[in-house]
Amino acid sequence: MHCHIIIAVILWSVGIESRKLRGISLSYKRFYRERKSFLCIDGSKMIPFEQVNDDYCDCADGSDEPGTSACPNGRFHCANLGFRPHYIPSSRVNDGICDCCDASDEYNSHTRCQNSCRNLGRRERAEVEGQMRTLDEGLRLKQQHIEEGVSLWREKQAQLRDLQRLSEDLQTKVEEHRRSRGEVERLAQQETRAPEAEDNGVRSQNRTAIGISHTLDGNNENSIAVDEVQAELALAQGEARGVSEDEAVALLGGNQQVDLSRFQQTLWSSLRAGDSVKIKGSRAAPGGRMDGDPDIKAAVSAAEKDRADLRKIEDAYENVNLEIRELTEKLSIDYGTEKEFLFLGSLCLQLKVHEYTYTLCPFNQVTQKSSAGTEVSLGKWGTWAGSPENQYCQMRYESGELCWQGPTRNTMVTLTCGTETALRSVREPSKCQYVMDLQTPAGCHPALRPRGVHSEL
Ligand code: MAN
Repeated sequence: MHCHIIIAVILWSVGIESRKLRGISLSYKRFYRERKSFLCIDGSKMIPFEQVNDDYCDCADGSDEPGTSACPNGRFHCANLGFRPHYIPSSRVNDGICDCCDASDEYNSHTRCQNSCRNLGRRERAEVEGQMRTLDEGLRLKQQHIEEGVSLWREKQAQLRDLQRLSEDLQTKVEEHRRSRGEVERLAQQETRAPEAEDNGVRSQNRTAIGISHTLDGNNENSIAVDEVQAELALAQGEARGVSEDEAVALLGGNQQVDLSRFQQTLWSSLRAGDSVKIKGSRAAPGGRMDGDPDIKAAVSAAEKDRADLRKIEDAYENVNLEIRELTEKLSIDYGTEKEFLFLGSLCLQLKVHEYTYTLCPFNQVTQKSSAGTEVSLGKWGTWAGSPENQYCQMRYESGELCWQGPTRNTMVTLTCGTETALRSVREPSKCQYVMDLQTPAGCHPALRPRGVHSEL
């Protein structure tokens, strides 16, 4: 009998203890240790400990009734072993609705709640593990994109240097050609200034001189060099042989190379006299021929060729400069601290949503094509627009086509971590303002590693 009384007292006191501790998290248990009295957590009032969780609200902060619905501002802690703990407003305690997955909020209710924490925990852990696998694979792929990006960046820099060198060469050539044409102009003016000389054949002589100089200028460098003299000229009299190097230097007035004006003062005089050298295969001195002669025709067509050459060089110069401008513009874009986004620049990604096909060409533009075939711009590449901690998580495309009775179309692209690079969603939350989700390994960061779900508390 005596023994039964002791057991009953022990069970009663354990019951009181667990009732008193209901709805309290581990970290708050230290406030509920007092056997004799309880100090409201806001320090406003001291009450006998029996009044904790007695279904009567004593503390203004609701701290004396964490396990009942007595205080309007109380909060009940669901331990949810196997899943994640959380608080619910204590007004939901025993309200007939299962709020805690461990069913602890409905301890005195007609509702039968199942403990679903383990299942929820298992499901969430599987999900988190999946996310971790995606992140690991994403980070591996991102590393590849970084390596490709860095080498592509170097290639493009080298390409730019080559183009700049080519542009300088072409500029020099253009200037040389223009100078030589200036010489032609000067000679032409000389002809028009001396019409009386025409009868003496001066005009014809000048034309012939220019023509012959072009014929001799085998490499089109607007100068005549020793090897060119040797290639084109032969002795006019005596033994039928070509011109030696020394003879060629002498014919060029002691120079290795002469420009058009020097040519007229040196070699051209000898050619005109016709007694020492002649053009290989010809019979007479070139100065003695008439306009209809083959040499004159050759001279005229050489001059035309010269003009066409100049045009070609000028075109090539312009094209190279255009390429330089385009490449410089591309290289001025921020492709990420490790060039991890550079590969996106060569892609265009599409997604069809209802009647529209959206195309995102990163670092270039966004378009929207209706099923009827009309295409509008949703913005051109603007800037990175993420948070200060990670500016590379959002791209802004701006100044697209004007919206009817609305703003210009703009698009905000959010980059998310994935193992593939693809456009995952497009929305238009407000008129002509578009929002896209671009999934890509380049959007993965180690910081995205999810925190695991606790299995114990
Ligand atoms: C087109 C599309 C839509 C847009 C309307 C605005 O239909 O570009 O996305 O909302 O124009 O008039």
